[in-house]
Amino acid sequence: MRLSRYFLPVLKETPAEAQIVSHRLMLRAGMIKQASAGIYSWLPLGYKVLRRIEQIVHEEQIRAGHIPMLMPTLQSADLWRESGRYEDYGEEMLRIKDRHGRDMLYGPTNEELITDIFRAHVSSYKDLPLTLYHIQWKFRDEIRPRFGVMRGREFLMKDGYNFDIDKEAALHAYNRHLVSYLRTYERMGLQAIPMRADSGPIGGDDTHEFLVLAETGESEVFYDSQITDLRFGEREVDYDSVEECRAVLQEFTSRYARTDETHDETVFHEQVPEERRRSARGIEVGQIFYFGTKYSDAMGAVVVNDKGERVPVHMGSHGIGVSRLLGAIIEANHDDKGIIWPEGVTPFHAGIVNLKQGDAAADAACEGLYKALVAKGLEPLYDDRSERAGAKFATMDLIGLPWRITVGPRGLEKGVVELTSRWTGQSEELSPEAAVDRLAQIYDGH
Ligand code: P5A
Repeated sequence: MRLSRYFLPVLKETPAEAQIVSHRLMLRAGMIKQASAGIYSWLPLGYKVLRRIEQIVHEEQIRAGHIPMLMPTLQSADLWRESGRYEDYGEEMLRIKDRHGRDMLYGPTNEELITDIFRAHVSSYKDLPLTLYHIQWKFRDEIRPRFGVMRGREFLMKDGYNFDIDKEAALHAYNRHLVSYLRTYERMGLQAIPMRADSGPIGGDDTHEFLVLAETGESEVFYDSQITDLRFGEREVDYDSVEECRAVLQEFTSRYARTDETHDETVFHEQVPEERRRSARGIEVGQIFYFGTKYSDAMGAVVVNDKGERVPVHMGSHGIGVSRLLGAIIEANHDDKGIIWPEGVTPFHAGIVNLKQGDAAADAACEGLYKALVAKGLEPLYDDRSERAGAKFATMDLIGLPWRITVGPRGLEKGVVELTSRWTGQSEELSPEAAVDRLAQIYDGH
């Protein structure tokens, strides 16, 4: 992409309405624009990152054996009356009447809709296990939408639903989701810690939230400091293996880590030596639930088991806050100049800054670099505007591309360009070919 032809409406001023750094930076970098309270338009740069996050979520869900589909945003109130949640959900649910006076709602979640699909089409244990998921917009009429995409009213969620023959099989699905989520967040450059939580309006006994530690997080959390040393890393997991998934769950959840809803000071003191006790704030980027037959009982989702008996199907649901993740990633990765994208989610792989637009040699070198990067499967953002170098650097720093190639007539006389890391600020002089090879190597595997 050439910046002169892109739509990147960066703001010079810090927007007064934004209280936290990720919200400020998303507005300043021209990623989002508020449409109304808690509802945002995704401008091209923000949309690009959103799509990259979605892509990672899809890849890891499919790797875990889960099946993608798409359900609508608008749902009929009748299904929610069946489960009993139409009244229970309260004011967070946006209720709508269609022209015939029928009660509709903008889905805050999809347990009812998926259970309705299941009961219409599945009746035998032979079709289990089954996990379906989608990535779709949700609406929750939050009383205090704030912090930009972190607590929106309209927000993008990946929500998945498992159907299993019994509790044991459903708990494997729970564990499998936990493992896939650990992989997912780490690919985005985030450490998200699973913590025992409260199930709220979704229901059920077993639930873990995934929290990214950040001062601006909305949840208060209590944990054993040892938990922050755990990394999922490069390990390969066979998602079919009950033992392997359970072992990962045990490794990541055996130490004390809870949100304030389930925190118990006495247990905390018993289990964790004083020097390892921590309390902090965290951003909830996902949550997994096992709720057994809550919805299948209420809605009659029954299958025949291998003994010929009709039994309610065991279910769980599992959510990732896709749009919230942008905020969380920025909260975890920024400095006073702007965003610093992890390589896994960056909107462009590298920026090309032409220090002297209009200089024949500099222009040609930039064009050459651009083509060479594209040929390697990378997406560069070429700042080809006739701006001062300082302004070009400031834009690149603000939008946070992890790598920048700076091209100027003086370097070109020596046959070099400069490759700069946004993380360390360190630059290296390389031939243009070597810079391209280096970037191809860095992004290999992303
Ligand atoms: C699990 C999937 C559920 O709704 N039903 C389907 C279950 N869980 S949840 O915890 O309520 O939501 C899942 C994730 O969605 C994100 N989220 C939000 N993101 C932005 N703005 C909001 N207002 C908002 N509410 C929830 C969170 O990341 C949450 O973990």
